[in-house]
Amino acid sequence: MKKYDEIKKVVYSHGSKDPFTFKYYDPDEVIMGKPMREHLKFALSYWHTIDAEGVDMFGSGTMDKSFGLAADPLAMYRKKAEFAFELMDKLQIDYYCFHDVDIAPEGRTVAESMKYFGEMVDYLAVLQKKHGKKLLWNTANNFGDKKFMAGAATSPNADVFAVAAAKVKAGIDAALKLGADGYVFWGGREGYDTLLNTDMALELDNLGRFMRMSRDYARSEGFKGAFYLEPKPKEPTKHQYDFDAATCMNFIRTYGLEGDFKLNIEANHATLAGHTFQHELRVARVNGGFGSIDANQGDYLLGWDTDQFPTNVYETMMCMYEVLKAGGFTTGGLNFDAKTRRQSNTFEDILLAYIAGMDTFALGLRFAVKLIEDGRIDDFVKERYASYSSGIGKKIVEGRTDLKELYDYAMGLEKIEVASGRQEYLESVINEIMFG
Ligand code: XLS
Ligand code: CA
Ligand code: CA
Repeated sequence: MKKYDEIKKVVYSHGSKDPFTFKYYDPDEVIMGKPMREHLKFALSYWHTIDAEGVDMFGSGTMDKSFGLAADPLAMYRKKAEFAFELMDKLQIDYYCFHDVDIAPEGRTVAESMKYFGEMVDYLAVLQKKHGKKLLWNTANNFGDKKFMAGAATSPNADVFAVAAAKVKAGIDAALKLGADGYVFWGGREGYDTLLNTDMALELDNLGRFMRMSRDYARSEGFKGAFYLEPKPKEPTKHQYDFDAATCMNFIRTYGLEGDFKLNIEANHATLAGHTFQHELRVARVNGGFGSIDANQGDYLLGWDTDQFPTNVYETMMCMYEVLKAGGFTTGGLNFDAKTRRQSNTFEDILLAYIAGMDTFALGLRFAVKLIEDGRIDDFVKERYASYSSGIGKKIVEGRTDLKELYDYAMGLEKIEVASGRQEYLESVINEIMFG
């Protein structure tokens, strides 16, 4: 197998046995009026790809991403940034995403960390220009440090709220400087481990206040991008307030954030919430909250967030179906919030993992297009609800009837039959579309 340095650019070569080629992702191929790269808008996740070294609860890292510069943190983070952009070039990835702590070393004080962060943002701006890449979104890591142990915006300590707000302010300033399309809020510690010590009402109101302040600051500074809440039900806390898409939409409405806030849906978080990936995307879409996607998959036998590269084509097909039905991405895209397995510990594995994930989404897109063009599923659903297109059904959906009229109408009914839902047939249509 070739070595990492020997691979200059991964290109489309359907049918090839070269592992370092795309078999299904042809970036410039036009499908439904748009090149694949614009349908899919792939992004590299800085934290998993550039920083994570395979540490788990039981063992130390299995990869070294210090580039021999561990003794000089600023030099090391500059090298990491250069590596990130070279990797994006090799993989033909146009976007990237990061947390503040991913791109710069932590200082001894908040102020020192901010200084390093600012320096690295300036360097990323240079690299973005040089390599022609864009920032899909950035975010603040308001969960890792011990001061966030009881939450950030929902901490019982107001000083922690203030530090979290300062980090978001710096993040929004960075988003503006780097021309980010979005800004993410993932509430890793915004929840609780026990209600015995928790004032839920105050915590939720504070979370709402935090989001409103962030939005107001960003808009006043001219940020035009989208804000995303990223639902996740648990891990690290026992319960996270942004439990799932429906809970997040309720939060957005309760605190008057509609229009500015959308959702960043992650496949593995859907699974943890007891939903399918498609369910979460559908909830987002039908509630006007479709925004961006963290592309990965979990392991159905494990109850935690494994952040694996996606290889399940059934899932990516239905994901891309929802994306196409939502009219495609605007500010959002597909961020690979995914890491290679701890045993896949070479730089070649990083390339192979991205290739697998990108090809799986490319196949998903191709099949989703076929599904829509085939029309059988959409027609079936349309037909299933045909009773709402005329007669009493039409009156119901148009709000032109009431319980009294429905009572009289129901009294005149004799035989009521609900047509078969045909689930097995529809599932076989999916297989037919995929496998011919
Ligand atoms: C963790 C989350 C996190 C967010 C960004 O489970 O997926 O990585 O995407 O903070
Ligand atoms: Ca995520
Ligand atoms: Ca995750």
